[in-house]
Amino acid sequence: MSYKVAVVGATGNVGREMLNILHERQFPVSEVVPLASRRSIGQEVTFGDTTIKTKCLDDYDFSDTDIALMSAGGSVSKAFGEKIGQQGCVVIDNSSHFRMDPDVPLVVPEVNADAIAGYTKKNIIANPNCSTAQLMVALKPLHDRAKIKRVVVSTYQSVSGSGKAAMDELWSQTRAIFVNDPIEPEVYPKQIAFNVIPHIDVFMDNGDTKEEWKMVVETMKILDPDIKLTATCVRVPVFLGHSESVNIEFENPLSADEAREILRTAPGLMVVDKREDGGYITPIEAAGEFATYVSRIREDETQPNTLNLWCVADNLLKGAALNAVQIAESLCNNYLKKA
Ligand code: 11C
Repeated sequence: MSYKVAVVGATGNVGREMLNILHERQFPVSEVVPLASRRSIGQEVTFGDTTIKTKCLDDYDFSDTDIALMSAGGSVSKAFGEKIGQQGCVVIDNSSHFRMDPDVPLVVPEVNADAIAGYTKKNIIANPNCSTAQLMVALKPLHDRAKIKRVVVSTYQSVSGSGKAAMDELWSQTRAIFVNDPIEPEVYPKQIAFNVIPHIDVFMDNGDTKEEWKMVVETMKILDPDIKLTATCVRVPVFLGHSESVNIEFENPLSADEAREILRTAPGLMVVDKREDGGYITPIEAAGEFATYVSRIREDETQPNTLNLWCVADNLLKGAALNAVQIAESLCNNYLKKA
């Protein structure tokens, strides 16, 4: 059994990782087709040891393609997503465009793989925002044990979440400051090098940013609509890996030791939690890894049934490309079996 897979947005940060992960996890492909916008036609991408030229999304016929992994931004998903689904190809979409559509499942396979069954309404499955995906992997096993009431999360998000131009901006600003020739910010509204910016995505009417809102509503859709979550999302001068400081209030008692034991055996998670210098994970160690890491598990002594923890993952992998490929694996194993 093998599948024809298109990668839409194949030349971007996430698209390239999708190709790497399909190869690394030996996804059963009969053919991989990298697709991009007209201006990127012919640009080469790598799939294992082979290089493949990208084709133009606008001209591509999806009728004999089984799965399209899409990561080309919300406007491309809006323009093409439903049309691709109508051609019989299942879209796994990394943008925010379809996430809150009631006819589209929003999936983190370790948490709600069963929801994939709902893909048939539009032939589309949505991948959550990177900051939500890693948090769901950490919260699910604790929610199953002690029922989460409320979560307060502050994020420390790397510039790769904003794309390649933002990574270049961090690099060139850092260099410019060293050579004493500062340059004006272009991608971010303020200097990112040697700074932190409490603003990701656009502002909403209530003062939250859209990134913060996404964490609230995506958590409710994926994990439990009764969970109250409040977030502050912050961009930090880190190239790869999102970190999160998380305060979790439970309905039932749960000690830090019990939580640590539960998380140690939970799918997709690695616990690194020694109460000593360096006994925790930082984004540099999580970069390039498939796992979501949890450290600094401890009781919040200011109120009952409440824990603090630190959660880190590679935002391009668990936060995007890996999660999408895991969805594709589950889809093929359970729903899209071919003769
Ligand atoms: C960031 N989380 O770090 C964003 C990137 O809704 O898919 C992904 C945005 C999204 O800037």
